[in-house]
Amino acid sequence: MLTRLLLCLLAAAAGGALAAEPAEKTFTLSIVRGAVRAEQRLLRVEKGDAVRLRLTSDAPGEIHLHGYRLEAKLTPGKPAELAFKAYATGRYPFEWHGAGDAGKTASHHGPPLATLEVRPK
Ligand SMILES: [Cu+2]
Repeated sequence: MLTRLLLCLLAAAAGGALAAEPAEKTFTLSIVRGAVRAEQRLLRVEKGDAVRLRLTSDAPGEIHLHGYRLEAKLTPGKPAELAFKAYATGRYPFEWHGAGDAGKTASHHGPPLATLEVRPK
């Protein structure tokens, strides 16, 4: 009887701890000819979330998440992942720099590939 009560209390405590864990949000960015589909262009998370990005590209190049200073090199047929904590609120642009795309590498003209929006909790 007492054991059962203890187990109940332990389960409740564990549940509380799980609820306090940061949420993990996973997104996919499938880059085709330097762009992603409309529904992949806005990534909305909350401050403190663990963000995981699955990245693919049909051409070699680099993706940058400006503001967070994250980047990943992509090769066709080789999915890559970026995982990070959304520690700062705001809107941050993802830029795609295709290999051999010198003009775009030198500057950041044009609309971003996608936008990360981190809202306060
Ligand atoms: Cu860049």
